[in-house]
Amino acid sequence: MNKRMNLMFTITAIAVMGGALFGSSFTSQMTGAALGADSSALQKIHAMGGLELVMPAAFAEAGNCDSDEYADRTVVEFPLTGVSIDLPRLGGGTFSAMTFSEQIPGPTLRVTQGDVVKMTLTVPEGEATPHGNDMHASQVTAVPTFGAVQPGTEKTYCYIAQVPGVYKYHCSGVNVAAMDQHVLQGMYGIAIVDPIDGYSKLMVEKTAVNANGDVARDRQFYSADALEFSLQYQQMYLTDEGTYDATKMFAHDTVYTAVNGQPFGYVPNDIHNLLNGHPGTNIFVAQPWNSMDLHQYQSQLLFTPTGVHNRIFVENQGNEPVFFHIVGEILDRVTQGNRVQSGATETWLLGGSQNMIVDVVYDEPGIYVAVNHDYAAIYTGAATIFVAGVPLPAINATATAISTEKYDVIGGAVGAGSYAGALGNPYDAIPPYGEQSIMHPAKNVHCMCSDGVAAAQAAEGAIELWVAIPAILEESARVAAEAAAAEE
Ligand SMILES: [Cu+2]
Repeated sequence: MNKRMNLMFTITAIAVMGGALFGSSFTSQMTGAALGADSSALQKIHAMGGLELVMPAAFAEAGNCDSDEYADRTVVEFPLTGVSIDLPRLGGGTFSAMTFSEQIPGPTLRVTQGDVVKMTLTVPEGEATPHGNDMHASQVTAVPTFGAVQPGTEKTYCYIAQVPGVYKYHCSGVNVAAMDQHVLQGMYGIAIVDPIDGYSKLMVEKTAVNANGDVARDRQFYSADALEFSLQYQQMYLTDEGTYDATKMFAHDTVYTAVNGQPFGYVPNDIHNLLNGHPGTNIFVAQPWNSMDLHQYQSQLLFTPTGVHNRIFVENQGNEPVFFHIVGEILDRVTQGNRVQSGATETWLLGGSQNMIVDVVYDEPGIYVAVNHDYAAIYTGAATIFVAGVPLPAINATATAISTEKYDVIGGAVGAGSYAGALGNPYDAIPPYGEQSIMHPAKNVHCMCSDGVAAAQAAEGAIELWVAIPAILEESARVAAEAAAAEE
């Protein structure tokens, strides 16, 4: 069998398996001939008209939100829309995205252990394909819960978030068929289930010279309250036209590695060039999303103060392992579910559909790069830059120079201990706040999403930097001109 025939066989096999798993009929007939065993038992079965495997009604209704099982618990609604849209691709042009609610990743769900999640998937009339919803945080019957939702219809199910941790949710395709396409073109997201008794305080290994002049262990402890980020990894397999390329998927031939839906989405941009005193000159090796004209698609940096507990929710949504490493840092703690897997490790491995919570504290102001430490992944998009503290003198000086009474650019950054005080952190890298979240000083509008979703971020108060930065420059020039005129 040649490679292409093999591929066709596999797709057919998956489609058949999908039909068997999620087929709308739950009744199958067994004949005596098929059983081929005890003849008297077979006679009885034959007399009954065959053996019918019928799902009890109660089973088919599992997940009913009005169930007594859910009384006295907090019910959190989580509505999603399954919809295909075009979104920009690296290098120009667009690709045929499939999304939950017009954004990649889909919205993040955050609940507390013990809450009930009422999940509704709506597929609008006119959508080209059915979609489904497979939520890894739920423990419910896969059939029929995760089955296809037809265009023009919706489906709701409920479950108790029993186990804390980070969980993938994803489209289940059309009853499993084409699931790979739907997920890898963008239909995935995460659910964060906070532990019912809260997160643990963080211990970081240090050493110090004690009163006797000896070098000794000096453990440092941080509150469980943390500044939070979320990073989701995925491979993109695209044709030149931006459609899904199954042949590349089967060959593990990655075109891009996306982090939160965008390859190289968290690297410097022309705003940083400008503030760095080198307008028009890239200050990073690759700045592929580099124009304010790109609006929500312009790359952004992640900012954190030094000495602050960072909690990063990481999910591997893709098809390849993620060797998660932060260049310049040791991961102070790795938690999966509610079990600490490692305290202080250089890199942690996530297989497909695996997650972790990484706790880290940056001590020294500077630039740190979170990568999938697989060179093919780094060079196709898995390089995410964190800036700790306010370590860039050129930017500080320029920003101070253009600060005005109206736009206190660097004052905001210095006051917050990070450039997020002036520029905000990208909206799509920040999970919804929980009880132990440290608030980000500001957010900026950023996402692999439709203009409607970007507008909703702005309506929530996120900064449209493509509007704010030109306004700051204009205001700064006006103030400078006024000062010059006053001197004359
Ligand atoms: Cu789908």
